[in-house]
Amino acid sequence: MKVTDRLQMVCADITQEEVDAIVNAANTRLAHGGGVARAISTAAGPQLQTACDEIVSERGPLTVGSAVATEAFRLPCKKVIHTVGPIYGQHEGQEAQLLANAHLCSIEVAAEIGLKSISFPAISCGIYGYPIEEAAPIAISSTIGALSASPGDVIERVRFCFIDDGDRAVFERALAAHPAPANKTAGGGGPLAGAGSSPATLTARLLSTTEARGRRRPGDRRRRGTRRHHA
Ligand code: AR6
Repeated sequence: MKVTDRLQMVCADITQEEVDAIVNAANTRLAHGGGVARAISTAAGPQLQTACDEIVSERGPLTVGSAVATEAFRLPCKKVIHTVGPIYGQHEGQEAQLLANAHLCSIEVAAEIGLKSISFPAISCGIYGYPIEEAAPIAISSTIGALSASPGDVIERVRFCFIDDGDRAVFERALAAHPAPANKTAGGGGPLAGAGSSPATLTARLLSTTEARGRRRPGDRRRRGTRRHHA
């Protein structure tokens, strides 16, 4: 199956998604005060915020572009993967890389704990102000790169879930504009793509760039969640 056949775009409330994990557009302190984070926290019940508070109190705030998993409590999914997208215009030109990392790390965390399906909202495209037209090709490229690089096709299905049908259409167009050869053999469309990028090289490039800046600390695998730092 082509990697792009594993991607779906839907207009729905992400809290109702019946997938193994939904992704939360969180902040570094996992304080779910607004946007999709608030909707997820409310639907999951108070245990979700408690679990997040414990992670932050044990490990400190998340870095931008990293991800951590918790239980999903009252949600229909099994896990919630919390990732921190960049605030548009506040990362000295690293926003695209950080947004890519948020997708990459979320998929890595999902794969690491054996999940097969995951649903993303439009990370950073609300309160964090990332223009969706700019964000969509980055989200698509980094996701295709991560899926292409994942051995054994661990993640079978990635959904992008939008409240707004106009946002869904933007992502659909970005997917359609993704270079056709990338469906099978290349991972590099959009702003992250260098000439001749393959999925493996795209991901390797993301990893080498980001790990150089944010090496994982010993014991980074959590008792209550799995966490990835690529920022
Ligand atoms: N289902 C799907 N998408 C949704 C839903 C929903 N129920 N609700 C909102 N969206 P945002 P950010 C869309 O602001 O920009 C929070 O306070 C929304 O239309 O939630 O990454 C966090 O705690 C938008 O397209 O995330 C952080 O402090 C997208 O979800 C901060 O906001 C993301 O919007 C993160 O800001």
